[in-house]
Amino acid sequence: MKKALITGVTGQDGSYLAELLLSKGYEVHGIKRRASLFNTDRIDHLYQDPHEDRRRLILHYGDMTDSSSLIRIMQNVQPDEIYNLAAQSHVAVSFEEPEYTANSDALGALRILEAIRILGLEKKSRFYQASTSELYGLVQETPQRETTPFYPRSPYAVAKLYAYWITVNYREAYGIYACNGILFNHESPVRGETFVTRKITRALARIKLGLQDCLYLGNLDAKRDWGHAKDYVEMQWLMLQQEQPEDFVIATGIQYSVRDFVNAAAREIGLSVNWVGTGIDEKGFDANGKCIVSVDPRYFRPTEVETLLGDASKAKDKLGWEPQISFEALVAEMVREDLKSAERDELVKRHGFSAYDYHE
Ligand code: NDP
Ligand code: GDR
Repeated sequence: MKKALITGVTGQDGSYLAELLLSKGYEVHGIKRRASLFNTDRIDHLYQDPHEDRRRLILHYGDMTDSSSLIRIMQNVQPDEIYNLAAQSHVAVSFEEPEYTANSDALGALRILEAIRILGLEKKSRFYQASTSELYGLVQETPQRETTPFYPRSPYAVAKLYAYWITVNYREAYGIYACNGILFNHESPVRGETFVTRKITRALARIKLGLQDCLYLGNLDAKRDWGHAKDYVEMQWLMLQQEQPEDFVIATGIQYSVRDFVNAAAREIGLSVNWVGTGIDEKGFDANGKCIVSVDPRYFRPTEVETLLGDASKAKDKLGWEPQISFEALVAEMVREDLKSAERDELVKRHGFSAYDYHE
């Protein structure tokens, strides 16, 4: 039985990847962080009681900023494949916590690669690094492909640039099977609530049910190439099954703005948005003239990535990979799931208990 180790198993991609690898018969080991509250919601459906003999999902406490925990886990597990998904993954937060972001996202990747060397796993463990379209930042070419020059625009992207190159360097220097997946934005119903897509579907569902008045957003003109996380983790696995390690761009090749995403989610939910004004004064009104979307400059970033559009033809030609889930299907699924949880909150509220709310 092949053994995989996933860092970031409690995150969006970690949960989809764990599900995929379990379905392929892997023994899956995941690294989770100690938190003061349970943080395993996304993988609870895969959870197996530690007292069961033949468990195939095993969680270990560890942290990307703690080499000793990583070395100990890797020594015990002796993984055939390592998927390094753990990261402080929020671009806006990286401006607030640049040093921590560099520690976990840049040095974290180095720590795993060094652990491979220290433990003599160079020929055994294949390594996948979660690289990102944020590397292109201020884009130098459109669409972006594997050969497009990088120009990172945030502490997050700069940290990921280090992780990208250290992965390439350890491949060349030590013959480790190490690859970068340069993934464009990918979303799902379990996307973190403060990324723009989930923030939109969650807020519009709550507005529809009278739990929230308004959705506050930053740059409505930002354009992204949005895919579905389920399609993208398939590609993470495929990249480690090749004869030679290589880096691949993963994208849909279709681009929408944040405003387009609001319109698509609103349509799906049965709301219409009439846009009025421009820039920091832009607002969206519903059919009754009530303001339900408003620009709030606090969500602008010190340096923004205005536009990203990927060209995944290398993945298609070499690995036969193509995304299966359309933008419309992605939006519909996210809206459906957020409506369900808004309905639960509404029920709680109707029975006199307060449903919590926050604006992030
Ligand atoms: P999430 O933010 O959903 O998940 C991040 C995971 O990393 C969580 O499990 C989190 O744990 C864990 N983590 C964060 N810091 C540490 C740390 N110091 N030590 C151990 N674990 C840590 O991200 P996604 O699933 O969306 O993304 C997965 C990876 O892919 C990330 O590296 C991200 O930067 C990258 N990426 C994502 C893209 C996307 O569009 N989703 C696109 C391109 C790249 P906890 O649950 O405890 O917070
Ligand atoms: P991104 O995702 O920065 O591309 O990083 P995010 O959803 O946070 O932002 C996308 C775009 O939307 C604009 N935006 C807002 N963003 C947030 N979060 N909140 C808002 O209110 C808002 N209003 C407008 C942003 O300015 C931006 O232009 C994601 C993460 O998953 C990274 O880890 C990953 O590497 C990249 O995708 C690819």
